[in-house]
Amino acid sequence: MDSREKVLDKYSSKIYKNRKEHVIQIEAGEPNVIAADTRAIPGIMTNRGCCYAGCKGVVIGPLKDVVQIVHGPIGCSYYAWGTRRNKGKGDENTKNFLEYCFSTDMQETDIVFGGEKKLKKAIKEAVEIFDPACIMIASTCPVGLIGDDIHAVAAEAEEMYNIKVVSFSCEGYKGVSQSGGHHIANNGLMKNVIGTGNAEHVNYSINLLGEYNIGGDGWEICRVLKRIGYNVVSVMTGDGSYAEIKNAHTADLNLVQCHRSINYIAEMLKTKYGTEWLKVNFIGIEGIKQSLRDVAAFFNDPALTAKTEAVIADEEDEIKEAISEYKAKLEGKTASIYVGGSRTHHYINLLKSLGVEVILAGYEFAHRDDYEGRQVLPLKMDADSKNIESITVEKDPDKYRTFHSEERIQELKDAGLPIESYDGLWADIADNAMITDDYNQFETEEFLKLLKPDIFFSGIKDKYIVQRSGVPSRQLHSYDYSGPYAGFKGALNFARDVTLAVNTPAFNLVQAPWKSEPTLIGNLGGM
Ligand code: CFN
Ligand code: HCA
Repeated sequence: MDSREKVLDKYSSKIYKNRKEHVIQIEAGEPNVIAADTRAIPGIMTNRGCCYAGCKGVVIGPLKDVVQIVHGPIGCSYYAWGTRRNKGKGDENTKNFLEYCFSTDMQETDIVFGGEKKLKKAIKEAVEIFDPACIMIASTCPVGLIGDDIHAVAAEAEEMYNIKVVSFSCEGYKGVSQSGGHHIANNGLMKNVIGTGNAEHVNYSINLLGEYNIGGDGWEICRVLKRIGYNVVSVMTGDGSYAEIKNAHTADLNLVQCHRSINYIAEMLKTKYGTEWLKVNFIGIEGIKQSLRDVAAFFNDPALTAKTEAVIADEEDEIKEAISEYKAKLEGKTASIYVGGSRTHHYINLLKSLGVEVILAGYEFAHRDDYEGRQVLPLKMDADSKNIESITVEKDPDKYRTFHSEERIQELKDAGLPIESYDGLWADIADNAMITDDYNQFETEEFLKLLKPDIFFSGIKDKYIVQRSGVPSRQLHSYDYSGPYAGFKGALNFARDVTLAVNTPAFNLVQAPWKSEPTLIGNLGGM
């Protein structure tokens, strides 16, 4: 029995039938189809979060100048407070409310008699105390169940206080994961915020989409982009602001880092304003170099191209030596990565460049395109179609897994294909790697025992189980409060942290006391 069968074999036949579609071993030359974005099996300890986590927690949460009122019981707000480490800097023109936790603190009486009055009161209080330019309201489960009309409350407040008030019906139970929440947040921002500013267009302007400034990643990426000469109109949404994103429509190009959480905005901006978008990956030295070159190619200006090359050479020079020292200590190691929806594939090449191969991987809530990648034909080729999905073509599965960044870009250019295309996990993952979609506690522990990676990247929910089993763990959601990991300097931070972890398997070096001596004190004989 191979490892996959050994793990799946423990399930009842009904669960087996479901999970076998979500657990696959990569086979070279095969299309490698996996089921994704389907409802988790009740009772299985899935690592997924909810719709509210995706909307409020991930996408709108980092907007610093917005008072974000969570309409629901206090726990929904409290347990989301600060857990996603939104780093943001205010200045004399930009208020920063990120340290605050706003909630209507719904009680039983509000559930019975309705909570709209309480929400109105909360908005009034927020306006009086904080005087924000924008308030956003996010609903949690009970609000949808009792039918409070948060959109009517928002519309009334907008008129009454003459500020922007945007409401999101992102009740936790909606959809199958965080992913539905991303979509709701994207729609809300597009409908109510983006395009409402009146800033003038500036040359060489870009938006950075799907970058949430975890560990300061966004700051590091923007530092390099600004060094080359780009004007960053807005970042969605890491260290982002209402003040900036309302002018996002004025940018020349949208760069998409995390496609999973924000592709909807990229595509809506293209449809509404004709702004092209380009999939980038600022994780890993090859990724950042390729991305910077792709952006320069878009603007097609010799001076900008020359500056891009100069910045690449300088930034790379600074870290090259230290990186190769870390690589010497990591060469030949194996890794496992389990995160939400896009970091798994974003980190594979960075690890590869350090000599580390990913042998076990998966996502919480990825869709098929996060695994398979996608190419989109230009809209004009299918002018009759109103449905963007219907103009999606699957990549040639034979070519698919052999693409490397530079070859891929050349192939796309030679084929005259548009830039809205991207690779998914299949493009870079090793042959024979084990993949589990909507990963759960049981499978993670079983595969960990069977495949024994040298390092395990995941989140807070499984970190300590992994660590205590003797395998070093690093969190790829929070970077264990280290970072940045993006960009050139970020790659060096990452190499350092991984080298330290791999060479310090602390729980492998000590033996639990109860394994060698009795731990109960006292005379139990007389009991
Ligand atoms: S910052 Fe992003 S990069 S937005 Fe998304 S899919 Fe989550 S919060 Mo955790 S770390 Fe993770 Fe991605 Fe995009 Fe973060 S892999 S699960 S919803 N995610
Ligand atoms: C979320 C947020 C999360 C959780 C992190 C973790 C994040 O899914 O709601 O499990 O360690 O990055 O903060 O993904």
